[in-house]
Amino acid sequence: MNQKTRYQELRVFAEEIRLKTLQTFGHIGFGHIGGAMSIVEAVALLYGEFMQVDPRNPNWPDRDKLVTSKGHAGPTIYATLAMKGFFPESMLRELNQGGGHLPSHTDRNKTPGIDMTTGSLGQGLSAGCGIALGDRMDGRECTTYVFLGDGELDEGQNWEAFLFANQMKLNNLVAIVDVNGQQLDGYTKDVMDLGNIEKKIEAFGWHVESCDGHDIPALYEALDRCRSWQEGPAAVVMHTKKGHGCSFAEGILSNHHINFKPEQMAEALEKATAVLEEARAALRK
Ligand SMILES: Cc1ncc(C[n+]2csc(CCOP(=O)(O)OP(=O)(O)O)c2C)c(N)n1
Repeated sequence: MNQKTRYQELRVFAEEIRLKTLQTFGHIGFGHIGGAMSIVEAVALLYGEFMQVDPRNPNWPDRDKLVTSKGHAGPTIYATLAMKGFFPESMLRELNQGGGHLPSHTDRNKTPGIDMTTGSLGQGLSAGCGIALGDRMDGRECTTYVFLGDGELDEGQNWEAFLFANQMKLNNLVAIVDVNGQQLDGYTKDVMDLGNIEKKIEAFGWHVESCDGHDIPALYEALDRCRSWQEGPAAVVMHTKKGHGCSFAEGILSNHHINFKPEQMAEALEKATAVLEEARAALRK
């Protein structure tokens, strides 16, 4: 298979994840749609191409690991894990239900396939450092990936972790920074202007790749270079749109946590289905 076809397959997988994630939110009528939509392509590349995991053995010690430090994007991961066979798709109905397996923020004790409990922003990169260091000490050849939000980078603990990862030369650690330019209640540059994120992380000794986080070939290349980087930790700084691909969430400021009407979701699902069909048609050509 040539690489162009592979990219088209991954595009289809991404649009399937987007649709399944929206359907999952659809059952409850609210959720963190903005930040869940902006990581869809990256999640598709991780679970469709780069991460070695075993749905029948979620705790396989040699698996690649994922820490979703922006844990409110959990529904995207849940939809993907269900599609990969970690648990039945019917379980997606448990999103945000008390006593269920799918809390609004990811929890390693509740959901098969979730590797770290998150939700309190700023801590995931430190956890990722610990996992990567532990794997190296145990001689495991696997990679730990960490999703970070740009707003989340306001938390100082991230920068301690960036320092530590470089100090330990953790070449089995890849951070994926979702720069959608927005956070809970405003634009990131208005709340706490981070300036040039690529240069800042580079200044902490990391290898950095910058790309459009919805462009499958560009993101594929960036992730591939980061996971192969041997000299130390690496980061993909991906520029995205918050709410990407959800008709009532994309392009508005207050799209962090949304209550929506059934008819709004029906329209969003119709549009997302059309995009998926286009991706499938491009693959068949
Ligand atoms: C320590 C901590 N402070 C505040 C919050 C509340 N909170 C949840 S999401 C969020 C905004 C995060 O913005 P960003 O990291 O850019 O996420 P994204 O826009 O990608 O969803 C905030 C402030 C939290 N979960 N943890």
